[in-house]
Amino acid sequence: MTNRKRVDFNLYLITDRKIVTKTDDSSLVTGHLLEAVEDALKAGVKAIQLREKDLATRELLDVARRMRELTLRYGAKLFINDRVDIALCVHADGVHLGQHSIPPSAAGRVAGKGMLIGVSTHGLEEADIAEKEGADFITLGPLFPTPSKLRYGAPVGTAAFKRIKEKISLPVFGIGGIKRENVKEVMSAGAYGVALISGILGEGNRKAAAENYLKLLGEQL
Ligand code: 3NM
Repeated sequence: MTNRKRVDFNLYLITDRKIVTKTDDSSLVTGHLLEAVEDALKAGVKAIQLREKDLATRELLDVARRMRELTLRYGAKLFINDRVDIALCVHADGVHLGQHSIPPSAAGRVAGKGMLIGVSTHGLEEADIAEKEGADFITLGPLFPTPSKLRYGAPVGTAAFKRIKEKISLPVFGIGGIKRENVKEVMSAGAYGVALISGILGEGNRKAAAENYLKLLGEQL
């Protein structure tokens, strides 16, 4: 039996520095990303996943350290995508694993009992394996068409989401193309919460956008 840890958030904000800044000046990019995330934290977002897969390790560690300071200031959890080593270095709350990352059972052995483990899944088989291997929660998607759909495959849709969710006892976050207009539909399909990038980071007023999602999710409780 696993000792699954409690997931105490229902809005999971994932970073993408490329949508928050138009500059190529790498010395400015981190600052822009931190500012954008701080807007969401000010609104009350309680979980951030640092997902900057193409940064070199040293740069990623630097951003992760700063993101850790920032999230602690707002009492929010920090997850690091894929990199258990970086998560441990900065005392993150968790790690978020992809299908090509080390499996959750191995991450648990490296990171110890305190670290929350999220896993990205795209169908029943992956969801089932993540659950058996000791994930604490999963994202399941892409639910809807997203600009990055080529990378994530064909949309799962809410009907299939609901069928998969019924077979999984872990908290399942809907991901991929989540917008204000479809939050209700996703939660009605049994989602524990929603995970998103552009719905907040791609907006002009990020704080207002985040407040809006939190309000919508509060109404679903
Ligand atoms: N993972 P947006 S979809 C990071 O299906 C990610 O696993 C997905 O971006 C998956 O909220 C996705 O802008 C992108 O659609 C989410």
